[in-house]
Amino acid sequence: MNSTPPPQLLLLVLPFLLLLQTWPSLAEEKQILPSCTGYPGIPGSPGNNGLPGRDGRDGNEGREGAKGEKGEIGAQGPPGNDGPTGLPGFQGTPGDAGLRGERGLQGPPGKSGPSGEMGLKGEKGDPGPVGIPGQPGNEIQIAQLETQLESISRMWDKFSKLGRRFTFIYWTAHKHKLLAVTHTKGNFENVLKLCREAEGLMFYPEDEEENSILQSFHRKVGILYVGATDAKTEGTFMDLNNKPLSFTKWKAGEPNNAGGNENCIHTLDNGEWNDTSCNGEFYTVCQF
Ligand code: MMA
Ligand code: CA
Repeated sequence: MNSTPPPQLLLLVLPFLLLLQTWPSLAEEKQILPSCTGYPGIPGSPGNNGLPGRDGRDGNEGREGAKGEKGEIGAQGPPGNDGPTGLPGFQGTPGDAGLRGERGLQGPPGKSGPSGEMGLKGEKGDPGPVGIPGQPGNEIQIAQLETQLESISRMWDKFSKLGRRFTFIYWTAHKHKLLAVTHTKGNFENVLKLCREAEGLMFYPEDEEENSILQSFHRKVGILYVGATDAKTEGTFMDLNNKPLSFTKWKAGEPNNAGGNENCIHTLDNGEWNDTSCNGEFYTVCQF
């Protein structure tokens, strides 16, 4: 530690040292010296300012101030904890249809549909290759087979030409003729048309046997037109191929062209014929 006194202390002590010099008596107060009266010295110059005093003690707590103004809104706090899981929402509306998926695997084949109606006869095919020479056969047998084959072919032809606009209820096959009664009555012109629309011909019985077939149809449905007329030449009945009749079954006294207007023929219950007007409404038999 430094033993030298601080300058401030020296400044404090100096006036006292000077006073001792001026008034030595003060230092030698107990000495008895010869006294003489002097003049008072000139007053010293004022001392320097003293050091500042220590801080005073804290005062008492003041009264509570007036309520301050409302502060500005604070910064947003951190997000709170997650809430509990809510109840399920309502079902939403269906979304748009998705994109078309890829093609699936081929399914098993379906059941066969019902058979369609018979189609029209196809065109004749190309001739086949020449067959292997056959064994020498029975010529009579071959001829019979050829006849049967021809008959079958003709029948097949007729079947394949059946129209769809014509419903036949009663059918009979006789030799190469297929016979069927029209499903409805009509005047001569109308029932003739029914046969033609079905690619048939109005039936004319060429013999007793065929006439008995006609009669059997008559018993089923009633009066029938016979496929013949003398509209072209009065008194000369012809079939619908314009061939004069080779067989007739006129009732006695017929044909009489009653009223001058009987160009058609109808059947009677006993199988005989009567010439009659073509305007009556009767059935007929079509031949295919
Ligand atoms: C009717 C008619 C004729 C037939 C005579 C027979 C009156 O006319 O059916 O065609 O010849 O009867 O009497
Ligand atoms: Ca008549």
